[in-house]
Amino acid sequence: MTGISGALDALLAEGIPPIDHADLILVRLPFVRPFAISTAVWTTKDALLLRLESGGLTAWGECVADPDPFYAYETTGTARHILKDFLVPLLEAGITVGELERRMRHVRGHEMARATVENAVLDLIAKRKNLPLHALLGAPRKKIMSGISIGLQDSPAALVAAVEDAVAKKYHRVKMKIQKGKDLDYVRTVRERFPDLPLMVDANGDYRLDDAAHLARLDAFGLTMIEQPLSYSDIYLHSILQKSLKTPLCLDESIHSRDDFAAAHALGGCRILNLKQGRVGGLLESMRILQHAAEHGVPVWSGGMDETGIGRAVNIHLQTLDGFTLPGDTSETSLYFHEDVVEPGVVLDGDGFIDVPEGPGFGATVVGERLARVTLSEERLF
Ligand code: OSB
Ligand code: MG
Repeated sequence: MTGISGALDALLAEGIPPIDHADLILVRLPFVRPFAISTAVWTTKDALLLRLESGGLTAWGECVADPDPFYAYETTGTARHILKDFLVPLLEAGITVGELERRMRHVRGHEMARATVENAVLDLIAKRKNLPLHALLGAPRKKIMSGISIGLQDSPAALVAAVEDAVAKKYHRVKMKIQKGKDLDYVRTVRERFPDLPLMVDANGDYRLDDAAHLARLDAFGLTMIEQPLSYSDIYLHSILQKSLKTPLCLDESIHSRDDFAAAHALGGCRILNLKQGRVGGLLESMRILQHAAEHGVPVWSGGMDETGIGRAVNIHLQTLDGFTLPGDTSETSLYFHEDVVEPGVVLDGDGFIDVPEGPGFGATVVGERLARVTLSEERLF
């Protein structure tokens, strides 16, 4: 694993370039269709973007927080406060990335806000070196696997129709959202129609340990994993629940750092990890998590947060690193948006793979007039 740790050391030693301006831009993109999970329904993607200008270059960081605290406690509003009052003032030309990370860790929690600064800074450093982000992370250009996350549907028939579309597109695996009362019948219907499809479920914490016997009935359907059945803040009870299940448990919401992941895996409550770089504070911590996972033989995949093309590209670059052994929640742009803020959008090739965007930094280009059309507010920090 010297590959990842060597690349990480090199990244930590990079210098922060002088930054002329930092702006926070709040955008709202209508979703093609509403996205429902057990705790929320979203009809738009609201994203807080950090734009850095430096010597004629423009770099971006997308905060993955939602406008509400229904998936995580962070929101676009809390992220604005933490970014403006605590994190962005820590940027100083000439300090290293490692020193910036050390300074930002003084802020407890707020990983999504911290990841926003880190993403923008690494995009800037990559652009100054005229390198794609994956190369800055020490990974070769390669195609990554695709996966789709299908929101809660009104009926098993509607769900099967959505899965049929995904299978036709050649997505490498399908994840379906479940909640109490929308689980066994929905999974059974999909499984009967697609006996061999790599299939998993995500409950976003809708169950309690008392539901262990009910959840064990999912074992009959050959799911690759059950994601976050219990509380967003639990690690221990998942380890107890796993003892009643054959299907591996995967954690999402509960994991905010390498230490959380190490504890959850050691206890037996996290056999597979959904790694969302925004949820763990960014790409550097993601690399530490990948290293720990490789040392302990834990399969990892990249989650998503319905990002615009900015965050979506970051997730794609991250997945060029070794250790992403399973398809992630990385889907085509057209599944979410009629028009994204970047060009080109993400598309699947004929075999369901996704290519890394070519340009320097995160690789895609923010289109000014598209950004203007979806901008709700713009605030210059300096
Ligand atoms: O739990 O993984 C989740 C989207 C928003 C918030 C939480 C989750 C999700 C998804 C969709 O499952 C992932 C994506 O398509 O980007
Ligand atoms: Mg999830």
